[in-house]
Amino acid sequence: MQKRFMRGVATLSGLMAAGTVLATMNAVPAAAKDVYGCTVGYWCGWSGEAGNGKRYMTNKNVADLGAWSNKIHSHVNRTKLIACTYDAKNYVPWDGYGAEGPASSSLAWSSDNPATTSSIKFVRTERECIQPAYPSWVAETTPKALGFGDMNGDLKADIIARDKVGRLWFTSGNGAGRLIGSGGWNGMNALTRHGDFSRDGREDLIAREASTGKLWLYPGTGTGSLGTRRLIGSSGWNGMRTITAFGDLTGDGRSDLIAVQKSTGKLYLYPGTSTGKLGARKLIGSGGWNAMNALVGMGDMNGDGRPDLYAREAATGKLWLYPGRSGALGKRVLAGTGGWNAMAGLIAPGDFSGDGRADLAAVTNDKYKIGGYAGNPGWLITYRGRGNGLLLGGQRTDGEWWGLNGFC
Ligand SMILES: [Ca+2]
Ligand SMILES: [Ca+2]
Ligand SMILES: [Ca+2]
Ligand SMILES: [Ca+2]
Repeated sequence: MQKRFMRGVATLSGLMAAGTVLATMNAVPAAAKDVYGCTVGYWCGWSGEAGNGKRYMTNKNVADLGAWSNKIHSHVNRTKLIACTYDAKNYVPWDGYGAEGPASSSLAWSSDNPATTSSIKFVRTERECIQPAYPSWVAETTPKALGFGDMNGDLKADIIARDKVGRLWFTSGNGAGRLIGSGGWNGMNALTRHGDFSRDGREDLIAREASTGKLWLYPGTGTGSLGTRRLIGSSGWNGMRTITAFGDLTGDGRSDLIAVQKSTGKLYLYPGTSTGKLGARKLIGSGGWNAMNALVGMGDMNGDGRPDLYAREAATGKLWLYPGRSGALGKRVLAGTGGWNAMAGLIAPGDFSGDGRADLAAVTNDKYKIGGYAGNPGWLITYRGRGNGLLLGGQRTDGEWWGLNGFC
């Protein structure tokens, strides 16, 4: 597993991005423009500290700083991108690198002592200083289609990842990724994917628009890409705590949606209809569902042909299985005894282990402990389904799922 090397003092990522400047000097008026002669839109470095000495300026990637290698003692990023500065030439990160967000002002310089930068690259998200924008997702081929999880029909479970700048990436299970949404997806405060709502046999994505409370259907095209969106909920969906595309709970062959109403803690089923819209909702949980801080449509976990639900209990960090019945949920069974609040995201992409049983993936948050210590976000943990509704123990699979903004 690759390790992140951060380059010390002044280039701690996030620090600059958060606007916490290291030095807002002294006698220079705050309104002064380009006080160190660094033009807006450029990254500037100086041979001395605090913007003194000779100046170097670029807004393009530079694989070899040449005479400026190991000579830049202070710098400021006045681009709108993240500046990755590497100790080695050619953007090789392993000797050390820094990731520097846009400076809050031209006074927000950082110092490098000793001066170690030898190459510089500009990227949209910090991940891209050292790796692709999308995570590496690898799935085995499942022996039979599970009816969801596979957007491009190659019998490999897929995952969609959203990055910090609101792009959407399709990861098809072979380690590669492809851009399927060029921006704006951070305006969505729910993303859920399971089953086929548009009735063409291809899996679709459903998203809730934060600013309007509208629910949008993005039909899958069968390749992993998304077609033109269609409104399936005109308003009011911000009143829902969770929205979960579920598969066919009603048994009519059409995918359904479930959602928890914030104000009442009630769980509602919204049946898919022949027109691709949602039908009249039906109460399937009379209350208490606000106690759950994650709901995941798992597909059929227990082999009875009906999709099942996992729900995470906020107070206990337990994971519960609610087996699907005919248009309802059955008595719950404990599927995880605790610790599940250390997961930033629970993902149910179908069978990725290749045994024909649906599985669970999770990405950790900073509560996740390794060796007894918390502070390990961005790990992909994979849990194989046992076929009886429960899971095998988690495998810590990949530590490079950091710096993203959601999965489905
Ligand atoms: Ca696939
Ligand atoms: Ca249905
Ligand atoms: Ca089931
Ligand atoms: Ca499996």
